[in-house]
Amino acid sequence: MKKLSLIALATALMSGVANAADAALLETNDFVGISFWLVSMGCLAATAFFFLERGSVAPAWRVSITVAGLVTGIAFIHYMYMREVWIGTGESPTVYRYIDWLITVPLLMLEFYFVLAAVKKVPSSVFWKLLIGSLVMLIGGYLGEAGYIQPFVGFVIGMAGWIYILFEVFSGEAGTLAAKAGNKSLQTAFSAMRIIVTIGWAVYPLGYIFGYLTGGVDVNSLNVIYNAADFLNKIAFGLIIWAAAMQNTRVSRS
Ligand SMILES: *C/C=C(C)/C=C/C=C(C)/C=C/C1=C(C)CCCC1(C)C
Repeated sequence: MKKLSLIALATALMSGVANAADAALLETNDFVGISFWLVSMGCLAATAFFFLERGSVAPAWRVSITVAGLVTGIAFIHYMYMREVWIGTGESPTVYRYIDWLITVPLLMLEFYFVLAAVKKVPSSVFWKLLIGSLVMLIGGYLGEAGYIQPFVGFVIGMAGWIYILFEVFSGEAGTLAAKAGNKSLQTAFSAMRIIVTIGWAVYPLGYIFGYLTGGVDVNSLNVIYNAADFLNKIAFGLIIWAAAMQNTRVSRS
């Protein structure tokens, strides 16, 4: 298992090196480009970390750590391409970004489900509701950013999807289940995940506002803010789950 994930990582790494050989190079004053690089490398390190750590946590938590590694791994590959689009053209890599979100956001929603399921029996409707909220949020955002609809209309649709997700994790089915579970690690993980989805995710609509809704299109603000948000919400989110899993593993061993 460990060997396989290392081989996968090495292959991804080599394809990245091969890509870099014929691409435009990063300029010293291209701070947006630098932020693309930082997130790429953070995602690579996080992916290696999650796959290597997977075996150290109690079996019930392993799938959550695997999903965390998939999220950063998928983001790593997309960041290689996004970086190239940015450095080569100075344009927003909108389509790669949304493909990444379309895969990683549902995986993060699965994570909510698995964290609950690690200690409790949970109906799958919890996941489906979160998935529907995510799709509305991302489709609204994409249509607005890609110019299919007015940016403001896309924003309103995206916000509606996000607010629905917040409702679900605070007072809907998922929130109620977590409150009733009576497991300390689960509650710690779940409330940290709520903070991420509330405060961490709020950075994305801010990026959209500065990017599209304050007059003209500001690709610099848009991309720096989105990149910072990804760093926080993909890498830190995974680390929180890993920390809760380690804590729960220690408690059940002692
Ligand atoms: C790893 C990627 C993640 C966690 C991406 C999350 C993206 C969002 C929370 C996006 C939210 C948006 C709104 C709430 C309204 C405006 C449009 C979006 C899509 C930027």
